[in-house]
Amino acid sequence: MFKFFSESFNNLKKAVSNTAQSLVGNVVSSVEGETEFSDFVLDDMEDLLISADLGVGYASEIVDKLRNQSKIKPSDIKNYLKEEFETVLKNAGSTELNFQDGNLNVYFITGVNGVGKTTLIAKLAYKFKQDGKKVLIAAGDTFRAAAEEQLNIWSERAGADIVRRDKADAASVVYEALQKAKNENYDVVLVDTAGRLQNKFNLMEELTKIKNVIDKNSPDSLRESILVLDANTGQNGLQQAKVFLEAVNITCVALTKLDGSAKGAVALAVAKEMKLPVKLIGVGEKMEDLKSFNAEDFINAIFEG
Ligand SMILES: Nc1nc2c(ncn2[C@@H]2O[C@H](COP(=O)(O)OP(=O)(O)OP(=O)(O)O)[C@@H](O)[C@H]2O)c(=O)[nH]1
Ligand SMILES: [Mg+2]
Repeated sequence: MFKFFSESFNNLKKAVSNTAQSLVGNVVSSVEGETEFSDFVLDDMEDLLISADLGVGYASEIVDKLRNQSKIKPSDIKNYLKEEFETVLKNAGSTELNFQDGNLNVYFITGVNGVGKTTLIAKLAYKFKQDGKKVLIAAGDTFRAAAEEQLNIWSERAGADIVRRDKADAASVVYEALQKAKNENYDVVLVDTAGRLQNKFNLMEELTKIKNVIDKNSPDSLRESILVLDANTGQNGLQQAKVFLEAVNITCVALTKLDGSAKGAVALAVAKEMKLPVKLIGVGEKMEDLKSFNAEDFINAIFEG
């Protein structure tokens, strides 16, 4: 594990307070005072879980389990949900970001436009630099005019190096970055990518091409293929995940803009439906606003109070 990320996160509770209200607070207060799980109570609960963005499939699965049993009472609802969500997160795998000391570590960052990919790269660069690592950014978003400039500013701020080529083919920028990283003994390469091309097909084709360049030129280096999802997009994010999963073998999710979002339940939906762990969370726009995702802390934060 990359130790810098293991710091405790005191503001997590604040960042997920809207999610806590929509996913736990509202559900618990609508159920807790009831004497039994009547159809009326369960329908209401299902609606609330869906509106918290847990997803229709998962919401009805939870409600159906309660419908077909007599052991669990409405007054147990909070503990029941807590255990349910803990299990789902656990089953999605380790939430620790993969990192190997003494080797090249490549992080391939993808996601639709505006979710926070470039910001995540900047934050990761900053974290790795703070830990004394040699960091190279590959400016693989050659499509959007301002993207490379944005990265340039961030990389300077973080103290990382950058490979950029105006209007070049994205895969060739990544190729060049990998050569440089190997020749000059870098610890980390962060690959930024476009969020939008002429159409979705072109985007997926370009991302697949970049992935192939990494696999071919640095076969043992791809540490994580990170899909960036904006917490505010909720269930739409899940649809996006499916497309990217097919194209580039996503290994984990970074959930950005969790600060203030009421749809943090998407972390559970991603775990349940995609079997993907959330490993990183973005809780603001500044360099230091990146945290490792810890399942236990997340659960405690949304169930406390
Ligand atoms: N509040 C908040 N804002 C964020 C977070 N992460 C990113 N942002 C903001 O989201 C906006 C888009 O971020 P970018 O990093 O440019 O997104 P992108 O995915 O690279 O976008 P494209 O390159 O256009 O595909 C910026 O205004 C960021 O400051 C976060 O964790 N919290
Ligand atoms: Mg970008």
